[in-house]
Amino acid sequence: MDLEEFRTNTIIEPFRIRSVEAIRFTTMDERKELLAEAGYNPFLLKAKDVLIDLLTDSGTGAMSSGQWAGIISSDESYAGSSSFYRLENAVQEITAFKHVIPTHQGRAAENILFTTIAGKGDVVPSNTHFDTTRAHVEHSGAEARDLVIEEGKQPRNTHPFKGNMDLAKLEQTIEEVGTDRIPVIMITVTNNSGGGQPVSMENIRAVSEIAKKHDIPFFIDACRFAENAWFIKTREDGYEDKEPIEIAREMFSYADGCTMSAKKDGMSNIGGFLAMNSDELAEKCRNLEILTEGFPTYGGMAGYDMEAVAIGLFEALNEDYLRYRIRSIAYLGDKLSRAGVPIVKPTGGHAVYLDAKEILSHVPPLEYPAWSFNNALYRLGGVRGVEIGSVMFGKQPGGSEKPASMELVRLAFPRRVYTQSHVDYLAEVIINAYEQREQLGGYKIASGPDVLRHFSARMLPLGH
Ligand code: P61
Repeated sequence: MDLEEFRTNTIIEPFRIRSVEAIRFTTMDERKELLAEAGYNPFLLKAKDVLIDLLTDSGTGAMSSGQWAGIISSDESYAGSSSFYRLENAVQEITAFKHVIPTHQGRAAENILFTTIAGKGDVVPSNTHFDTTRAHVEHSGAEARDLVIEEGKQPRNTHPFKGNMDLAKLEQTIEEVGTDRIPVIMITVTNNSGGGQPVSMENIRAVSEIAKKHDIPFFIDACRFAENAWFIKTREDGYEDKEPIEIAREMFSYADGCTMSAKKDGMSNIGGFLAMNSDELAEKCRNLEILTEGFPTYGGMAGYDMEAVAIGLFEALNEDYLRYRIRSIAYLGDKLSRAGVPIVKPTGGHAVYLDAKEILSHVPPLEYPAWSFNNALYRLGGVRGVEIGSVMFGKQPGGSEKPASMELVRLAFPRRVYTQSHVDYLAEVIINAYEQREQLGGYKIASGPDVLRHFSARMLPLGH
């Protein structure tokens, strides 16, 4: 086998490691105690007590030597920093949006956008809003409505683009609510709440056409735009010979703007932006940005953060990187599937999602099966994931409880951090927990806030 053949048939980490960070081993007894001290909430664990941390892929990646080099040569000027212009150029090269408004992370872009355009009585449709987006839409007084296709809610359905928006439901929503009360249509790529599933170019184009027809702005929540581009390249006819950057450009060409957390496909530890074409909206957003984030040429980031993002956006679009990234997630998914562990299929772009409704079918949704299984992974193997289920999404704006459509444990992979042997270990822990599933019970919420409660709620295993 020559090197070219090897490169296309074998997927290895496309980097070597020049700086390492130790991880700490603990015993099961220690972890039981640590979990109880943390109110059975993995968000409240100390990171030093976690062996493999898959809580999130947000801001947890390893930066490249190229990014660190950019960081050293940043410009920390308050106004007109060269680092801002490098970021602006990078974003414009990929998205072609006229205005780039830097923010410290994704939710700050959401805050500025929804405070500016949404209000009481409005409805914001999306395939599925992620929790911070939903919270900001609701904070503005508007309703966040999820219109993902039915296949997107069926963990075992292998539709290649389960993040697609249901176009008929979108049209119905516009008819029912009226264009005046829809300030923006959003689409989240990839669909984080629904298994990290991609949205097809065809669907993005169709949503854009509907938005244009009704004169409603269309924005992309672009956190994982590069991973989405890779899925389009590998799954959608006509894109196999295109480069990820060309695909990304086409995706953005259908939209009027985007919100972005650069902590994901910006390959950075912090950062984000809001981008758009409308001069009028950009002016309003910049005025609010000055109030909440900072001057429009830094917006809550240091110059060095902007450098890291400007470089990271292109690294995220590198083909070798994307091939490895998506394959490493599928590698874990394949191992689990072979062992019979129910997961969301096909595996997503940034995470493997375990189907806890199925794994713990004896635990009712409002006893939080995904929370329970996630805690079991920590107890057994020091692995930390996150519940995407009824703790995260069950509380309704009026205060009532409604089970989420899926009960998932998301194991999100930090970018360029863990190696294949870490993944092999993970598979062992998960399979071990799966084998003990009948002994796992539910949880109740002992105390917690009304909004984004999963971050700080204290929980109790039932029976305590
Ligand atoms: C995540 F446990 N995601 O997936 P910010 N849109 C989308 C996101 O995925 C997203 C944001 C906007 C996180 C971080 C996170 O309950 C949680 O830069 C599709 O985090 O502000 C963030 O971007 C917001 C983890 C967020 C959580 C909320 O892990």
